[in-house]
Amino acid sequence: MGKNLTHKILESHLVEGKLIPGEEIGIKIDQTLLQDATGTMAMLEFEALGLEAVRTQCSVQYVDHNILQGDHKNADDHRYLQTASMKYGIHFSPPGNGICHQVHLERFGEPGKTLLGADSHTPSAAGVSMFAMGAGGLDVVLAMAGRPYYFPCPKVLGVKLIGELPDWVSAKDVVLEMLRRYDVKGCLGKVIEYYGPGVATLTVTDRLTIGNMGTELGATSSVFPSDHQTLAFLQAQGREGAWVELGPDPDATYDEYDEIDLSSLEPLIACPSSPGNVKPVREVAGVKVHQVIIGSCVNSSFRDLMTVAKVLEARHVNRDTFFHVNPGSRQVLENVAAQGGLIPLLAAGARLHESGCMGCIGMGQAPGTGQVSLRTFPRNFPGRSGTKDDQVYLCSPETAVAAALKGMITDPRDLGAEMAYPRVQELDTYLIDTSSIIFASPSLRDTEVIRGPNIRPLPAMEPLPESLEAEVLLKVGDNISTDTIMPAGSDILPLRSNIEALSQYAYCRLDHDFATRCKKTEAVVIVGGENYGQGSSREHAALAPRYLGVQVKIAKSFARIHKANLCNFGILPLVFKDPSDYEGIAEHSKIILKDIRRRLDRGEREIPVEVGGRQIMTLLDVSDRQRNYLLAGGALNSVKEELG
Ligand code: MIC
Ligand code: SF4
Repeated sequence: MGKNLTHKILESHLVEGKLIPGEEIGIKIDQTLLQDATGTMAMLEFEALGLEAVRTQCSVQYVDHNILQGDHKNADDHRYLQTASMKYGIHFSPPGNGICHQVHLERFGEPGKTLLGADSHTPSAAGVSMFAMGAGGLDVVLAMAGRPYYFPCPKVLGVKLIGELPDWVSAKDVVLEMLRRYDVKGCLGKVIEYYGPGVATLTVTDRLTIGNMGTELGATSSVFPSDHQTLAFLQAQGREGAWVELGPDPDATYDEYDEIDLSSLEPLIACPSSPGNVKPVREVAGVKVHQVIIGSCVNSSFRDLMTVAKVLEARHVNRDTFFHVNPGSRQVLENVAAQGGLIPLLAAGARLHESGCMGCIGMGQAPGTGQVSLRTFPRNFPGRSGTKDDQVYLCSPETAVAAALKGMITDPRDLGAEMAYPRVQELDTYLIDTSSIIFASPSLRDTEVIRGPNIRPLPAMEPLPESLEAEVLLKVGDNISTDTIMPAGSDILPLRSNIEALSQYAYCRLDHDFATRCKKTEAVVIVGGENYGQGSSREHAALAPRYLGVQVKIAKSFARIHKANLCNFGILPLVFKDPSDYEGIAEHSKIILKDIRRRLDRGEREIPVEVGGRQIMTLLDVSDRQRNYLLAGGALNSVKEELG
């Protein structure tokens, strides 16, 4: 029986376990990626391990999220990350150089290698055929220390691509079609492997777009073959030496199958406020649009910006629509400028921003009250833009620029009456600018690490007690994202390396008094629905609640990264055995977990929970390693014990 590419890469990196879906496996990690919003905490954790340098083939620290410098805090963090990277053998990409996923593809990604990143969109590296996953900072730190990464072996969903994309339809529409079919939890526990003749028609940055938003489908990762497109991209980046040809065997089999005929796709759009709320653009055409943003870690590439620039040549955007451009990297901006794309963008009225996450993580660019914003971003969870009750839509650059021109949601194919579709070709050779990257070198190892007052030590965590009596302080519904648990934005993000201050904002969008209420309660329980903790990889969504006294979460199901983060920070992730028990548990219910420590020690999976005198059954589906983390009060306690 032929092998699919996912299994080929996993097998060549497997260090523990068997490739049986659902069972825990450990794989060797070749490369790691940190960004600043997760990276300050991760770097503190790495330092706590006491190693001299990273033990990977390549580790990179990017600064792209927290780049507004409203006071000393973010600038302190940047300097800390720079000096710590230099000391510990990590490449450093400074603020302004670009968004981690775009830059990683340009400068570091290598086909067939594994990449673990403290950012949920790390599977963007599918663009260059890496097996890339997002994880909590601590898991990435352990990989930086040379340890395997452990996760449940995924099923492989093989998606056969046939045909070719029509004019005005692009890679974003392919992944929006996947979201239309599967919604935000349809690919939980799966890797999506794209194969078939349609793959060859997609460029590396098209594949980045599709891999990136696999995260929005709940997928563990996405995988593409490495072929002539990969070679052309690496050649254009001056890195052809990294190329190897990779693909599934001709008779490869998959756990599940699907097929997309690229030629039959039409422009799609994710409506407020979920990436899974997808409709054909023509169904929502005519809605007035106040803001359009091209950018983020998807759709900020050379092709994306040049397509928009060419559509805008000799045209101006609608005067009621504010139009922003956030280039994916400095390299993208330099190449767009060199190819004559910058003048049409500026002359059309673009507000050109620094290369970085910007409005995607609420770092500026918040829309006005009741205003509609169309963005080429990957996610539009409620309030993420920074504006309460926001109306954010996600779409392709083609759909975005059509809206900017017309001032309302417009099917970009309608532009065909006025102009030919500008099919932008990738360049044979890109302008390459590595001048601002500080490459790791043994000569930098004696760099002094500079810590500003914003950098606070990690809070200590107590081991799991014998029994637990706790109170339910919050009950939430399905698909709660980590943006709701631990919001970001320009006022909160700078506190990411100060857990005491950050924790005051936990769940604040649902309950302003949550942190205060926690202070009056010994141990806290949160109850959730399906896919609890979807979205970002931020471990702060476990760490900050834990700091406030949250010890247990009971949900119908958990998103992969958040569940791992809960174990890493000593919060029990219990799942209702009978989902209807969700109804019988209310805010302020008192719960008792009798002999919880002994049960974990004995490896019990069924955990009885007393709720107001009644007993319900929950399941603790974690590995032995995660049980030890939970017993020790978190992974760091456990690993430190191990390292002596
Ligand atoms: C996001 O898109 O939500 C983020 C911000 O990039 C996060 C990481 C973070 O919270 O720092 C992610 O995707 O993991
Ligand atoms: Fe940055 Fe947005 Fe991408 Fe997250 S999704 S890495 S915030 S651009």
